[in-house]
Amino acid sequence: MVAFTSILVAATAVLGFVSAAPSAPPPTGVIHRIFAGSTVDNKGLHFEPENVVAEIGDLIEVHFLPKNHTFTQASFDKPCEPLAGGIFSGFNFATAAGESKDVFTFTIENKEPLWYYCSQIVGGHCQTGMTGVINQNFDSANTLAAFKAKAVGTVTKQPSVNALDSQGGSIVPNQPL
Ligand SMILES: *[C@@H]1O[C@H](CO)[C@@H](O)[C@H](O)[C@H]1NC(C)=O
Ligand SMILES: [Cu+2]
Repeated sequence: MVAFTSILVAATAVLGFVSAAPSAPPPTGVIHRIFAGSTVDNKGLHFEPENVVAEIGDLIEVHFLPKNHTFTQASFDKPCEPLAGGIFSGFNFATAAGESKDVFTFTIENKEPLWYYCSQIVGGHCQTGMTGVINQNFDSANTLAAFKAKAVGTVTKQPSVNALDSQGGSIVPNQPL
């Protein structure tokens, strides 16, 4: 009975905390996994799936395959440049084989297109095809194909934060399914 009561108290405390943070949408429980460095296309310079449709409150979970990739938010107009204040995983997931021991997660907060790329300059990952989008507007001319075409010939810019400092998401242990 004592244990049950303390669980109730703990649950109430958690709920109170959540309702005090109105900017965070309630989680839907849906997880979208994106694999950075997937070899299904382009010899590993590829996100898979690279075109995701997600609802507000869905969780994006980025898994990192070999090499040294990032998930970096951009704008449609500047495919290989970090969006100021945007989401950045940091270079925290380099792995020689298999998946990195950690994943990078963030919650979808609106239905605006979220364009992203890999910031690895060595090998020109962004120019070569390591780009993607969440919630593309399918009625717009701003398609993923157009974003990729625009990336070719641009120069990759690193986020102004330290290469290891992530922002806009969480680094959490990669839990086996
Ligand atoms: C990954 O690349 C970044 C950026 O070039 C670099 O700072 C970092 O040291 C690299 N990490 C590893 C483990 O190679
Ligand atoms: Cu990369």
